[in-house]
Parts: sequence; C-alpha cells; structure tokens
Amino acid sequence: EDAAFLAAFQARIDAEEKIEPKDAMPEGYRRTLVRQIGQHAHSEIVGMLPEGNWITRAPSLRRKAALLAKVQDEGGHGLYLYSAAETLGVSREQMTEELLSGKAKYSSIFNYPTLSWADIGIIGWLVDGAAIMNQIPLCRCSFGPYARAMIRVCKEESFHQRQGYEIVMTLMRGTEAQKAMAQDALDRWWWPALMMFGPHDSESAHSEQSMAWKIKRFSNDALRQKFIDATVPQAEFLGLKVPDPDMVWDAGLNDGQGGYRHGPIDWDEFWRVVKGGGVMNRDRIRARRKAWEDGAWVREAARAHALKRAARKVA
Ligand code: FAQ
Repeated sequence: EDAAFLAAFQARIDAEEKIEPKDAMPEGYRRTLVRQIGQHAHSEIVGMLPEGNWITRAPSLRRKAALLAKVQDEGGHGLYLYSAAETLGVSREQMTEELLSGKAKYSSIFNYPTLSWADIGIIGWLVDGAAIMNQIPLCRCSFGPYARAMIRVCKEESFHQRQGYEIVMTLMRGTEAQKAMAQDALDRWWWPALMMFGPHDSESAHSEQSMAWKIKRFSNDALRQKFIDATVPQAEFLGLKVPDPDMVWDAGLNDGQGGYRHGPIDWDEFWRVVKGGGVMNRDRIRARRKAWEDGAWVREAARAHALKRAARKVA
C-alpha cells in the first residue's frame, strides 16, 4: 500500500465520507473492522445466554414476553452484524469457527452467571446501558454497513435498558428481600459493566488507529466516564449503593463540568475473564458449539436447495 493511497483514504475519512464494502481500503482498516464487528456479533449471540437462562423463570407472563422479545432482539443484532462483517469478505462459518476455537473474543460481561431475577433487571439497566453508550458513537462509524446497522440496534437497546430499569424500580418498591436482591445484583455487575468499555486508554492497543480511522469516535476511558456519570444518579434515585468506596464527585472532571471519580478497576480479573478464565466461559462456548453442531442439517439443507435451484436455472 503506497503512501499516496493511504493519504487519499485518510482524506476521505477526514471529510466524513462513508466507506462502502466495494471501496478500496487499507488492509489494516478491513482487518480492524472484521475483528471488531465479528466480536461485536459474537457478543450479541453469546449475550443471549445469560438472560435466556431466566425466560422460563420470569415472575409473570408480562415479564416473560418482554424478556423473550429482548433476547430475540439480541439474536437479530448478531445477524445484522454478521452480515455487515460478511461485506468485508469474511464468511459466517469462518467467524463462528474463530469464536469456537477461542481466537475471536466476545464481551467479557457475558462470562458472569445470572443468579437471581434481579440480575435480569440489572443487566438491562447496566449492560444495555453501557452498550448504548458505546454504540451511539458507532452510528457515526466511517464504515457504512456497520454505522447503519447500529441505528436500529441502538433503538432496540434503549427499550432493553428501560425494561431493565423498570424491573429494578419494581424490586426497589418491594419487600426488604427484593431490595436486598437488587443490591446484591448491582454489587456483582457494577465492576464487570465498567470493564465492558475495555482497558484504560494507555493499555488499549487499537484505540489510536481506530480513532484516526473514525471507527471509534471516543476512547474507552471517555465512554466509561460518560457511563458512570449517567448511571450513578440513577442508582441514587433507585435507592441503591454503587459498590465503589472510592467513588467521589470531582468538580474538576469533564473540563470543569464535574463527574464521578471511580476507584481502581481489577484488570487482572478482566484479563483472566477475557482469556477464558471466567466462571461461565466454558459453558458459553459449549452452548455455542452445540447450537452450531445441532444446526448443521439446516446449513446442509439450504446448500442442497441452492444447488438444486442453480441446476434448474441452467437447464
Ligand atoms: N471484553 O485495544 P482495545 C452487547 C479486547 S454489548 C472482551 O481497547 P478495541 C449488547 C479487544 O477486543 C458488548 N475483550 O480494543 C448486549 C482487544 O483484543 P483483540 C459488545 C475486550 O477493539 C447487551 C483487546 O482487548 N459490544 O453485546 C473487551 O479498540 C445485553 C485490547 O482492547 C461491542 O463489541 C471486553 N470488554 O476496543 C447483548 C461494541 N474490551 O481484538 C446482550 C463494539 C477490550 O486485539 C445483552 N466494540 N477487549 O484480540 C468496541 O467498541 C470495541 O471493540 C471495544 C474494545 C471498546 C469493546
């Protein structure tokens, strides 16, 4: 790739032009997008599992219907994202094999277990809340198919966030046991939710180049900070305590607008979970492998049908 090509490409990015699948693009740009969109798709699909675990145990028909719809939405998000990645010349089979072999990552958050009904409320509120914070800027990503997929995804995520918040609000209006269940769920999910935004900027291998290419619009730390500042007042409103003894309001943060300074994040835990050592990693991959193997006959039937149609056209 010569310097003139790279400069011309960067000029298109700087002019806020969208890059489309058939456009010439640097190999690194293509690779970064395949990696990020593929991992994002895997996260949506693996992300169906923790909440899917509670569909049969939802406390009412109304809760069950909403949870079922939410989990189905996540499946849809995964499919848009696999399709967006496929426009870059990678197949769904390849991406799935990379997930099952452990080569491709998915979000660390989905390696924690869902232990009580309150977890479903807390996941909607925090995990979908964090996902929205990260994905709204992706609607302006320089790669057209990814940016367009994110618009619908974000609308659906905001419904998910509200259904989660409403579950937590209901619990907080309930008995002491229900309030304790909500607090326990917040205690377990708070730190993993902060880890969703990725390592600190100083440790983030891809951020600088991804921001220059306008794949990412904000750094990991900037988005984490926005999430904390939006979420702490919501916890206060609910009557919940954020499990961070070091959290303080700092009037100097955010260019003097003020914000919440957080305590240290346990990055050893983060990397352990990312590398496969979380409580649920093996279970999640086992479930995905079973789904892939059980679906083999559908892929074979679709292939046979396509071949038959093609043969009929020739004849
Ligand atoms: N977990 O250099 P960076 C959802 C990896 S929301 C695991 O900072 P980058 C909705 C990273 O891949 C969750 N790995 O990387 C939902 C890289 O490793 P690599 C999904 C992580 O890409 C809600 C290495 O660390 N959302 O699913 C994590 O510039 C409820 C170095 O990191 C997205 O994927 C992590 N938390 O920034 C579904 C959003 N963080 O690839 C169901 C799109 C970092 O070199 C229920 N992705 N790593 O092997 C992004 O915005 C970015 O990829 C970041 C990471 C911000 C996640």
